[in-house]
Amino acid sequence: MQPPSHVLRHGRLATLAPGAAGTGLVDDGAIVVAGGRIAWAGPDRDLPAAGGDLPITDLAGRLVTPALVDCHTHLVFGGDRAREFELRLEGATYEELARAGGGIVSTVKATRAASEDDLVAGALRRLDRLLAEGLGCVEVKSGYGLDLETELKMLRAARRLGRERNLRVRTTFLGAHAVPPEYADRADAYIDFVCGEVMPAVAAEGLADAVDAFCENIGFTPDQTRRVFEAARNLGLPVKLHAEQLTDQGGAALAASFGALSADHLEYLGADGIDAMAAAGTVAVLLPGAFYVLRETRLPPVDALRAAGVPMAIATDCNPGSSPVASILLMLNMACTLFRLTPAEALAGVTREAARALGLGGEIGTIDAGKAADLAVWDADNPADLAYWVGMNPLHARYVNGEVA
Ligand code: DI6
Ligand code: FE
Repeated sequence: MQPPSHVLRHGRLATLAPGAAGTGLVDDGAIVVAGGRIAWAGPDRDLPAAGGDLPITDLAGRLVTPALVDCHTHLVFGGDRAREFELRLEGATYEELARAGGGIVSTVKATRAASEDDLVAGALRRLDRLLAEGLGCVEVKSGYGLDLETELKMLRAARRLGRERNLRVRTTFLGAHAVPPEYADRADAYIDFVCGEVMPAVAAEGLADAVDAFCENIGFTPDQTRRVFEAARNLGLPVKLHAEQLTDQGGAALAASFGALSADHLEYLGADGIDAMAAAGTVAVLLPGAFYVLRETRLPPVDALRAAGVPMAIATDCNPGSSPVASILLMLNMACTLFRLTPAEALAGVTREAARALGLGGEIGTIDAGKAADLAVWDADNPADLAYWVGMNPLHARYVNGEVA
């Protein structure tokens, strides 16, 4: 049987239609859902007769947006890093902790020790907070295993989230996240292992939708990153990159040269990187949670990205170190207060542009006929309300494939 078909009437639709002004608002709108997809959306007065026989939900003027998309998370991990938080408060920096064997590597230890069931249970606690804020799709990265067995375990756990809850899950293989202790001072040999053994096994099991790397002075060099991208290309997997977070390595331009879906972080992005991203259609994923937690002072070049027409997405970067954040609505607020996006840009950043950053731009992210009926209904009047308040969650209902989720 087809998923439910019904009509949502009298909603205030923020369609996020590409090319529309602001959020593409339709004041008194209707959406015809058929077989889990949007069959029609527009002004309620133009509702086609075809919608006439279907069950109707009256939204009583509530705001409707596409279901939100968190396009960059490290939701699956073992342990926590509360101690590191304390050390940073005492003056240690993120880089110092990483170089001293803490940071990502300390989460690797805990993740290797955890069972797949433990990883799923821990991730669900965080995921449920995001779902309660209207999420319909989440991306989840590996990268805390850094050995064959644990990278596969993380990705299997990530895929399971999509069976335990009603949402879309996209998984990303991030084997090149950090050098594991057993490869200390042998980063090139580790990259050989990632490209020659782990990535092919991940691809053979169909466990990843994309490949990511951490190109940074505490991560991998541009040359090493290039090798990861070449291996991904050979396996037919699209790429994305943690780029220009702490220093300018030219990572975004490298990613763009591989037609990357996105380059993420980007505080230290320069003009060449922006031009390359604009030319390649690579989405800039901005991560205000990590910026805030690490007390960064260098802002991503938002004005220049906007001027160049580079699409900007916003995500939580949910992870136990640099962004212990399980609120996408807070990221909307921080994208505006810290990065000076407009509320309309920030909302596009967690819907239309986030979908693009996952290669799902044709499927979700706007309220358009033909797309999946992934929607969020809010007890709010204006799209800007979602970014304006902190600690307020006005979600009324969440739909995935046309069903209340
Ligand atoms: N950048 C990040 O924001 C996460 N990974 C990365 O390369 C942080 C991961 C962590 O600190 O555990
Ligand atoms: Fe990240």
